[in-house]
Amino acid sequence: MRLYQVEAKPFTFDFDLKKTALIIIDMQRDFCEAGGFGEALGNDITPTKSIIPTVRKVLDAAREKKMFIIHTREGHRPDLSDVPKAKKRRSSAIGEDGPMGKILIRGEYGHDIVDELKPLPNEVVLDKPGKGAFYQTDLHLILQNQGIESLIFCGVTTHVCVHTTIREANDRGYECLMIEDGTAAFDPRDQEAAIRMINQQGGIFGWTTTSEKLLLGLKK
Ligand code: TIU
Repeated sequence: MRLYQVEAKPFTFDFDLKKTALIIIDMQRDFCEAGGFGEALGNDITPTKSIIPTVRKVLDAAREKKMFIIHTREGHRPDLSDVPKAKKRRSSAIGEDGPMGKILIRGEYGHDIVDELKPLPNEVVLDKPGKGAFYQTDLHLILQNQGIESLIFCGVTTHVCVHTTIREANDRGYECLMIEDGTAAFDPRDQEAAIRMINQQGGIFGWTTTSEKLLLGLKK
């Protein structure tokens, strides 16, 4: 049964709330605050930080509707044994000391989710070593056990971890809705392209919409 409808591109996204999860990708201090991994890669973190209030609004609405909620974190073991050499070569800051602890390392202050979006005890926190949230994690198992068929995405960065996860989810048969203003890339050109790449060709990877339209659709 498709109970809810959200105006979206390329056409209306309809979903059964009980079969839908909100996935918030990597809203970690490492990507949203100064001195973290995002900055270490040479980026200005203003765009990722600026979506926090919008993601919070979506999170609050999902909590009110008792939607299944998952928060992901990109990160590695302190001994770096799960960092591919090829990743470390092009992201050499991983494991280095920073003002928020070792960069992109589990258990460090910078690796955790920003205070405003702190997960509640009943929400899933999923640690992942890669960009995609399905790679080397139990995400698919968790979603299957819950009977989830539709996924709503917020988080960072749109063109990297959000995109990789949506592509993985699409191939596994999930219907994905990405929130345009609930996601951010460091460069607005990447944001624009990432949105278009989801909803083009009749929704080749899924749908996109705004937080306002999602909240309107959830009001019903
Ligand atoms: N570099 C960049 O844009 N993003 C990442 O490495 N990870 C996520 O997107 N979370």
